[in-house]
Amino acid sequence: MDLRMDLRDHDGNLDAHHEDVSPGTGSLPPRAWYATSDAPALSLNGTWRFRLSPTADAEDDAFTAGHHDSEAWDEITVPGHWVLQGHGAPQYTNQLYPFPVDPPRVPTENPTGDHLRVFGLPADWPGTGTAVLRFDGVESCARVWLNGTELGDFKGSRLAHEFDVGALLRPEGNVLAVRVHQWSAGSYLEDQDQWWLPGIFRDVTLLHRPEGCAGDHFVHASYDHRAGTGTLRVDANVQGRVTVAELGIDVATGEEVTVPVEPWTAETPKLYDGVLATAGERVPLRIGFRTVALEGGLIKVNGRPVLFRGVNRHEFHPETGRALDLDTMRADVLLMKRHNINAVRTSHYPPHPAFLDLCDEYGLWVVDECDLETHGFQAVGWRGNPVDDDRWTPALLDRAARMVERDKNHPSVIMWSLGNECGTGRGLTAMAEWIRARDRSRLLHYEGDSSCADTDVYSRMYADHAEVERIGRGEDEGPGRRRELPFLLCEYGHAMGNGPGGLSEYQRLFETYDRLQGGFIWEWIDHGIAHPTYGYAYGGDFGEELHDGNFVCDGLLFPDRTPSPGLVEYKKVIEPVRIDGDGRDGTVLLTNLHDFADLTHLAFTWSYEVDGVSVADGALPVPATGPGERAEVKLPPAPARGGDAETRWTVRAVLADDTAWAARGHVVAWAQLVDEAGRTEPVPPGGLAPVRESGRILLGPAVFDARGTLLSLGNLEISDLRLDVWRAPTDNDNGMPWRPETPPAAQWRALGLHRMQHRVDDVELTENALTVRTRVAPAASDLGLRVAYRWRSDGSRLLLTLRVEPEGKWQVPLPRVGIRFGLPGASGPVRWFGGGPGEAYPDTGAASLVGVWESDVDALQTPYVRPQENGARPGLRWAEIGGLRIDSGDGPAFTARRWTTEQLDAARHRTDLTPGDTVWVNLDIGRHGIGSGSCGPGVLPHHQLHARPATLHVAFSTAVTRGNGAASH
Ligand code: IPT
Repeated sequence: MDLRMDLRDHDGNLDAHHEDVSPGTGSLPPRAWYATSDAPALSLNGTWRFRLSPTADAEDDAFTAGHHDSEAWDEITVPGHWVLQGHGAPQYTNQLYPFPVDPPRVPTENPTGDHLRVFGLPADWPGTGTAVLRFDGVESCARVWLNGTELGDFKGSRLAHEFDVGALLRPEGNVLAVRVHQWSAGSYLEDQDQWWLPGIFRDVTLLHRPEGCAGDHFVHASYDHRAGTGTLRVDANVQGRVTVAELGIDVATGEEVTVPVEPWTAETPKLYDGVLATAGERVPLRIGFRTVALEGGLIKVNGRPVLFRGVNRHEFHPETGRALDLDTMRADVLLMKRHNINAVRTSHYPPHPAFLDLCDEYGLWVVDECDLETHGFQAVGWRGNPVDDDRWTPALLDRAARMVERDKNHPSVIMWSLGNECGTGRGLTAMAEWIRARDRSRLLHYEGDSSCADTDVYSRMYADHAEVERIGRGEDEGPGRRRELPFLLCEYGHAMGNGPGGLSEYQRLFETYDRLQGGFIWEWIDHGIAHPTYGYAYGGDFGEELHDGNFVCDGLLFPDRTPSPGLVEYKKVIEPVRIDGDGRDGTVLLTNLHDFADLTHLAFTWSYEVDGVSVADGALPVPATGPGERAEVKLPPAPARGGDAETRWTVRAVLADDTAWAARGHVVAWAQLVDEAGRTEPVPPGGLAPVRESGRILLGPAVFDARGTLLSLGNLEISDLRLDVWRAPTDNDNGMPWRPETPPAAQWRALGLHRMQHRVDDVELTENALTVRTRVAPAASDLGLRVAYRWRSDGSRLLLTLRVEPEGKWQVPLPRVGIRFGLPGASGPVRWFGGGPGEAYPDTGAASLVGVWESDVDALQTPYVRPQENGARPGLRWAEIGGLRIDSGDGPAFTARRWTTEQLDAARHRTDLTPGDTVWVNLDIGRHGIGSGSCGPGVLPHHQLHARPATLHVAFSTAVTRGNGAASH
């Protein structure tokens, strides 16, 4: 029996367009995209009728003609994904195909969405000319009918497809029918690390095409940095005139003109408004003059090398998936600009074209990446990889052409990327050749081919610092051609959960070696899907059989676009002005790290702080310092000196005027320069004697039990104060499941650091101290920590000196070393003098500002989508919480939360964390760094915490004084 019989149509042909390697049939050649012209357009976004079938062929296609009772169907919003509108469910896999790898075949179970829209033409729709129907994005394969006539079918989910429909249109009652298959041959080319989200997820538009309309057009606008002139030529496939009023340009299409201009750069995104006027249409042009070149082994724009401070951006919204409205796109661009980001890689497909308009307008360098990834073939030894199989080459070329033609008029796009993680193959070379022949004005990127045969940059992902440094020095091995090329980290700093750590060290390398032209953080936003039970859902939460868990939540933004601490850190690390100097002698050294702009757009300010509180501030005049130049300026005489106070300057670079992306005063860069280190209060000599009384030990205001466990201080109850070495592992601690190395968290658990036993060895009362000696160790191991708690009191304060002495040969770093204790009923306000306002860890602390801060316990939590260690404030001098005052001269890290570390560790989603009555406080004298081990290098050696002798001094008191001034920042 022929099992494929049912797939054959009446001519006996295999009737399965979706399983055909071809890009499709019937659509128009791709062309430049523009938002509007003066030709009428009709948006077909809105409510459509919808019917979901479990297979590609289960339902009749009578609906395509319109004589159909679609009234009984459901409704769906277009643009949108049906799996986010109550039909079926999303699925998340990273590299693996969620179906058997048997290209180009896909499963019989192939959710298929029939979409129907009946529309009339507006009364003023012209009677002449023709019309095209444009789909900006449909996942993964669509077949289209208008008024019962099949227009064709297409694949290439994140690319535009147009059909000529003029002859079929009626004034009213047009029936537009679109059948969308979740799985198609195209799915093999779209194995990006993201949710599988079928549907018509970008705009559907009917565009009137007047007679004599502008067809495709190509704006060539280069800049000669020596002459200061721009050269413009607009090629079009119809005759027309090109005018740019501001430049006095009025030329024919195809005609070249050179005039003095201001160039376009991401720092100075000067756009000139122009018009392409043909007999039938006026198309607005937004022209940016710039020249991209590979010169002397460097990527140069307008003659100068650029340093990419970039991010990888997937399109994502927690409610609508990859269907993004303009406000969301703008929010992304504004957030990027406000965080000093200057570049976007559109991982791993061309974004909605309106996003590129925003990049042109606000200024971002764009690496525009093709909608292509075949990563899942790696799991089968790359056998059958479509990029190395000529049958697929037309589909690859179609994708390359649809990207280049659609996006070629954007000055922000300076590099084309062939795709992501496809291995190597002839198809990629064919794409590269086609792109080079079509557009010589941009460079080519592809990371997956280590020979760099087809590319202009040597691009890597997740290379560690040492290797990046070798590459910077030109000491890397590799094919000759590659060694001539500039270097990019197209992905680094995996922003999954708490982290990424180690960004400062990368940035120092980028700034040291010319060949290292920066990188792109992976990635911009967590793809957590809003979920009634979980808060945000990740892989597995929809019952997927195969999934990659919370690997999909690895962004600098939380799903709701709140910046995570990682973004705040990145902003500081990549700030375009380095502020250095010597606070003691009042010298400030400024380095302008912009590639093009001088410092005149910034105003500099100083503030002088005494014990974290600003007592004076003023303006700091700075000369106009060109890109790459340095300046030295003097601070005024220190406003207050002497005494025990810690004094420091905070110097800030802020926007001097409003810009399109932030208001005047927005902080771009800052630094703190210490004037006087201050003196921490010494432990008083002598002190009270501890006494035993009715089974307890009393020491000044403190009560201990007979074993020396602290019970209370004055009328504050304190519970379980003891050494703590455990933290709820971060995603970076958990490492990469696919790698052979045992990640730190697994080593910690294997050793039992999450279940340490505390044995009390000795409780000693002397005339001025209570000393409790313990041994803290995991079961089944002979490793241990000898811990001595030495308690003293001067009558009002309780002083703890904690000494930790490791025993045995510790091979594993410790998550933390410090104390933890419970404060019943302490939720509410917290004030502290130390690092803030956000969390900071040893290798994520660049953005931590020393000052007096106010918050409350709940706001101290960083809501990672998968709960994990978070919220520590470093360098604590003092804190006030729930009536307790904590002072320390050792600058421990301070954490307070309404659940235990064990509860945090057990939680899978935010909603698993239910606050209890006790606030758990940690004071850590040592912490292991964060690193980027969830996909990339672990913690750098100097940020690792190894077992070694450690001491912590803390003074506890109940005398809370609220007179230390307001929060300083
Ligand atoms: C790399 C991918 O390019 C990217 O899409 C994403 O999956 C990222 O990793 C991790 O989040 S591939 C990885 C195997 C290095």
